[in-house]
Amino acid sequence: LCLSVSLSPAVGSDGVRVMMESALTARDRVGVQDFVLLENHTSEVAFIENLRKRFKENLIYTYIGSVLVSVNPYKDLEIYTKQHMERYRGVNFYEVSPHIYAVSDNAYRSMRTERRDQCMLISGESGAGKTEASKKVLQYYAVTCPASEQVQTVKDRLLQSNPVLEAFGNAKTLRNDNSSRFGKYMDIQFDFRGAPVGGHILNYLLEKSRVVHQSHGERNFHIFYQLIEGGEEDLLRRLGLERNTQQYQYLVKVRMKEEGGSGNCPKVSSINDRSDWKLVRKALSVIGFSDDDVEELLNIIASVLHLGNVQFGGEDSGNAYITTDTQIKYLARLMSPLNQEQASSARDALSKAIYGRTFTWLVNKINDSLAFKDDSFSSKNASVIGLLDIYGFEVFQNNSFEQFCINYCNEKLQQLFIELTLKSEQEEYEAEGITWEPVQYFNNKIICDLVEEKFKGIISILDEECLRPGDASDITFLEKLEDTVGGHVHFLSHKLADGKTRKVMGRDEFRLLHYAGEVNYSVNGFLDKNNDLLFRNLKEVMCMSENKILTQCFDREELTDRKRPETTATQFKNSLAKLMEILMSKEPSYVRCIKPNDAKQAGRFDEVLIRHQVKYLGLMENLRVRRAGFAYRRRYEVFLQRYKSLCPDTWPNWDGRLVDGVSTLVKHLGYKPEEYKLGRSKIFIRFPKTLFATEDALEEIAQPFVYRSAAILIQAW
Ligand code: AD9
Ligand code: MG
Repeated sequence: LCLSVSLSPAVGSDGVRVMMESALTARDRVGVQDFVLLENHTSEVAFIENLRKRFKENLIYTYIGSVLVSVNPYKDLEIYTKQHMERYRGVNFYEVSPHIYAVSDNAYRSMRTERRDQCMLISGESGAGKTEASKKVLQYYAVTCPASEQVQTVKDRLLQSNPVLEAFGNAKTLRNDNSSRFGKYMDIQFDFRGAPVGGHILNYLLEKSRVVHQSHGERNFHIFYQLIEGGEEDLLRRLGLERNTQQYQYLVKVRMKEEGGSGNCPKVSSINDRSDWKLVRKALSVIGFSDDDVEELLNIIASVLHLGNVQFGGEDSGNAYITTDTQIKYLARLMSPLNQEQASSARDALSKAIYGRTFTWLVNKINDSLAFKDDSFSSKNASVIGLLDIYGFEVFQNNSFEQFCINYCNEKLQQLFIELTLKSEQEEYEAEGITWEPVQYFNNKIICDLVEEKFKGIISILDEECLRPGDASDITFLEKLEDTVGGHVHFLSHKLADGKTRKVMGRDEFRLLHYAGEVNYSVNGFLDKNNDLLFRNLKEVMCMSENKILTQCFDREELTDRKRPETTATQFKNSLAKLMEILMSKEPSYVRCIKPNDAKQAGRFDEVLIRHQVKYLGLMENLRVRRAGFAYRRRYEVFLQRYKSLCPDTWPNWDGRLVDGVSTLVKHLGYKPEEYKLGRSKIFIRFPKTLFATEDALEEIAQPFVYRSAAILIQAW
């Protein structure tokens, strides 16, 4: 602080003194950078106050031990420059201020030195900053890791996969203008030199329903608007598209008005579709898409828009006919045994299938491009850092099957956090031979079980209704839920246990008491979305397509396969179970993102909203667990390195065993026996004030040096 201010011509030596004083009171002004250092660590008020102080000073990052808490600033901060990256590179976690780069660097170094695969779990509700955080991590590795020419290509491709996947998989929602509508887990693979040499992406359940329907004030996937706004004239001509989003039913959705939904939100102030188009187009080239690939891909996107414009009327016989004068009248023949409503939903099912499968194709294609190309080094030997960025917990006015899946996924992630933080904490005490007192916390396993348990969980009951022939409907599903899980403490429906009804809830709704809050789900559409069926003849048509991407997406074998495919929810459940296994096998780092307000505004710290998130993210419990025994712990070599100058016996170097050096040092500093414990490789310090005193002592001996340096700099100026 002193050194940087001393460069200002307005600051004289008096100024330096003033700055020194303010530096000493900085802890009051900017709060503590690790919550474990809070004097009153059980006080939620103190916790929020610390967050607020730091947020006001644009210090959006704070630790709870090794967990990074991040508050979305909703403005660009000058903290992601190359200089910042350099500052964090190879530097110990606690020697620099909290930052996503510090966590990234720490994971990287653990991977290198301990040869353990790492993963970064980024969680928080919709709009809290998960996707941005994951991009910062990737950028950090791209800039700071060693690179050869070949590695540079991989780095570029890793970075450029983001705009492409965001174009096809993100959309504006009421919660976030760039909301991820799919889950993403990305492995970054490193070779023995620590250079990123490959990557692999797993994608989870894209919200396909958005292709055909969006809620009021929301949009379809970005790519549709980017293509229409930014696509070159001759490209649009080839695709038969007009430069007017209002022409396309899937982008305006006037038909859905009666259902209370109408996207109709083509322009968003925070989004520039035209310039984004250019970025996406360039990114596709960098990833290695040929012009033909791109043309075929865009053909599909345009086809979906055209398909949405196919409108049906009803004949007297009840059969549907196509009202719009388009070349795809054959669709009417294919769909003629259906009535108007059935024909429309068959059309929408086709659009969703086309888009969903194309998205999966896109991810596979990106994976091909990120795959290891070096014969001398197998990807099996690679070390890995995994980045998890999923859709955050969300609650809208109307919540459906999609929110049910998204929120279930967040429950799983919270469960993992609970298990791993607690488990690792316990393991650490055990490994170091230290006794510890367990902390009470809310374990959301009960909610995960309610959703996923075999035979009696919500997904099982839903599948049962989906398979049941006859009169199964969304409402019979709800009734079954009431019969089966009606008594569960985290489940509510309009029916009360005594047979009366609850007025506050609709007859087609059930409520889940999630770890993050209550959500009412409307059961309308649950069965259809879970079945996710597509008429066989439409599949056949797709198999016959000359578009190479579509023929890869619609495999002929599917037509002869008599096995019933797994339902959407079961597929999702299984893929999440696999994901949990992947994550459990790695050493985790956590980033807990907090959304400061619902208005997407900079500088607004909405205390009620934040307190709620602190509660459900379990941050207070996290802090208590961390503080249960000892507030602070350091590896012996790190502790000695930092404080050795405070004791003549350890300065400038300690030659003996590390534990003896630390013991000598803390005795010299006057630590009382109850204040600390020496484990096998670390010192554990019980109270923050002990460490503060040591930090102050360090600051004191450093002061003359700082004064001197500042004076020299001023003179030089
Ligand atoms: V969702 O669950 O995908 O709907 P995320 O991913 O948690 O959500 P996202 O990262 O997309 O949220 O952040 C939302 C917006 O907040 C971004 O588009 C940025 O405008 C803003 N944001 C988030 N993090 C930062 C940051 N570190 N600096 C500046 C940020 N702006
Ligand atoms: Mg996101």
